Amino acid sequence: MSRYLITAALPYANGPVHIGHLAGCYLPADIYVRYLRMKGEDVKFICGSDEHGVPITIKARQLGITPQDVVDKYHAIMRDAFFQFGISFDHYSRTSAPIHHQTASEFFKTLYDKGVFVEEITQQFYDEEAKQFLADRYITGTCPRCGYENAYGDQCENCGASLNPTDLINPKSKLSGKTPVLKPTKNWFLPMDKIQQSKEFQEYIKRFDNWKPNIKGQCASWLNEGLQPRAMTRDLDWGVKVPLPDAEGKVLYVWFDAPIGYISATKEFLTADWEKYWKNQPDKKDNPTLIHFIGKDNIVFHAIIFPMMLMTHGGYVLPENVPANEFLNLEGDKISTSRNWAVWLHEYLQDFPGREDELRYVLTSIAPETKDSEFTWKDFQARVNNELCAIVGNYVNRVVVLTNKYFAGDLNTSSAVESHPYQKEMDELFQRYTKAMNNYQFREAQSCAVEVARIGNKYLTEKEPWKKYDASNAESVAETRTVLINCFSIIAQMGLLFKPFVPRTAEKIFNLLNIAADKQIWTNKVNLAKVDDFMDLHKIKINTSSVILYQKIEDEQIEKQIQKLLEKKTMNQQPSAPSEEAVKAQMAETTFDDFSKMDIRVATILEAERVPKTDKLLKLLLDTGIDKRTVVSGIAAYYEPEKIIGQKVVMLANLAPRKIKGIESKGMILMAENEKGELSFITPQKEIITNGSTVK
Ligand code: B3M
Ligand code: ZN
Repeated sequence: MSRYLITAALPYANGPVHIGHLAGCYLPADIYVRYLRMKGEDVKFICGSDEHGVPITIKARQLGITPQDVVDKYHAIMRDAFFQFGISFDHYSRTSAPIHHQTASEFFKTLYDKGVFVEEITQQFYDEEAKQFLADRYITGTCPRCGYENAYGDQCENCGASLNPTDLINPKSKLSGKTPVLKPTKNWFLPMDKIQQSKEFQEYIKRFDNWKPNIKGQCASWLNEGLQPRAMTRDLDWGVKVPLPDAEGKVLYVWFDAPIGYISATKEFLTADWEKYWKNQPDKKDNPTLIHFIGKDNIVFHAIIFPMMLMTHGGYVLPENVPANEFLNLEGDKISTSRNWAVWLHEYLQDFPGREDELRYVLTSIAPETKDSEFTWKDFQARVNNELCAIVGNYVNRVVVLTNKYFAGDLNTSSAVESHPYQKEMDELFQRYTKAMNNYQFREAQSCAVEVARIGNKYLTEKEPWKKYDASNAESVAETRTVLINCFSIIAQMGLLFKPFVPRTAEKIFNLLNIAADKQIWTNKVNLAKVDDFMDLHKIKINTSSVILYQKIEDEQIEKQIQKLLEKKTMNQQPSAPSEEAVKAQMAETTFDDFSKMDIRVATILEAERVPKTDKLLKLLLDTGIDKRTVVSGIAAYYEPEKIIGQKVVMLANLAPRKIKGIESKGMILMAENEKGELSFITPQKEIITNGSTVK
């Protein structure tokens, strides 16, 4: 038995969790952990909320509340959503916990005492209007590597480059929108350039050879470019205080303290025992295995910076692997919290209660393991209906129904059970499954489980007991019994393969067959195909008339979800209105070319009515000077339909048409919006402006 410490990235406590988080990091981590547990390994699965860092302070500013209020709120929401989706953390902590502050502080102090840091006075950006030093995330500008205009001071989200704020071309403060000035300040740097040259680091990076190509590639590009020293402290008032006398007003860099969160959470959970899961053991063979599951934007921190911290501290094992995933897109667009373009887990749970396994299944089927992938509701429906219902659920239910019909649910027998002809095929599947699991290829492994159900269906169809069963013929009865016993053996094996992926389904299967939890275990040495290792094929008895593992997803349910997304797009609803400064700072510069692609015109409202069953939408008929057309607009909260007939408005006429609540909407009315989000039409000032007049 080996000891494993598995982590999933600590999510920032500045918003709820969406399907992208689940698919990218938490689900794969959970699958792997459940797989290890099923093998009987000693594994601890650790996570928690990342409650420091500038995104939290930005959110607090936007909402006009304290950072602590922000993290208290989202910590609870995230923890609950993970729990409901069966993400089986052994411990979910948070970095505002005192034990974390203490652990991170001591870690820093150890590196400081060992002389690891380089102390340097540097010129940092300072916002003269807001009178404070600017954290990297409070500065945006053009990425020097790819030219993306909205890069942050620490990272370009477009090309993944890790940056220093002074690398940015044309930097702007997010607080005031002004160009910040440089001012001297002292900080403590991790000399990554020097550590890169060390023997220990060179030894460590040999591990990359076994890592997934996407991660290996990113790390190689970093290392080839040559690492640069990076400040591990920041001029900020939210975070773990720098434990040094001359560090007033400074906190640890969030990427210094956050990964230490894995350690402090383990400490909190295991108290005295924690070191067994983190530290080198007297006998090297007894060392724990450390694995970090993350999204691709976190690679450098886990594959390079945190290992450097552990290494320079000493005593710790280094990550064995960092299986990062790429990103999941949603209906053709990048998932975005600020644009509310996401399927939120808490909303999914409201709309599809009790159907967590279906989402787990689909997200694993499309997991962005090697490249970005895409979630669409239609595909979700197709996979649930055509795979889970039609193949898996249907197979199990057929077997149960036939067993009830011919044997009143009881297949008890003392005769030997002849095995079915597909056992060899299944053995191969198990090998494929194991290999895929060990290589973090969960899509492939899950497909092996479905394949088992396919084999079961095929076997049953070939044997067709419904045609062959003859109650008056003892041989026929015996043969049907054997077929059904074999079908259950296939179901049990499928349950085992499915266990890490769709745990609630597996539980139903094991309940059906009375297989206790301590039997649902296998090791590499046991041939999984030997099903009698975990169930007695001679004593199958079921107490249920039917088993419905999955319900079909109806067209209306999918239509509703698509509409919900489209409304988000139309209204660009935000979970909360950002501050004016934030909006200003977030706006990328637009070229004149971009602007001139827009056909903006004056039009008059000819007809207006509410869209049934919505409270925000009006259906409008507009005279645009070129045609009469329908536009659906989210203004019902601000205008009565009767009162706006004859109103002149400004519209974007060449916006691609889209269906909103089943109505084809061609174009968009442009509205002015105040701080509170209240809307007003924009109306031309002179009578000479008529329908069709353009706005430039
Ligand atoms: N909070 C980034 C993220 O949520 C960061 C991960 C920390 S892991 C130590 O994507
Ligand atoms: Zn870039």
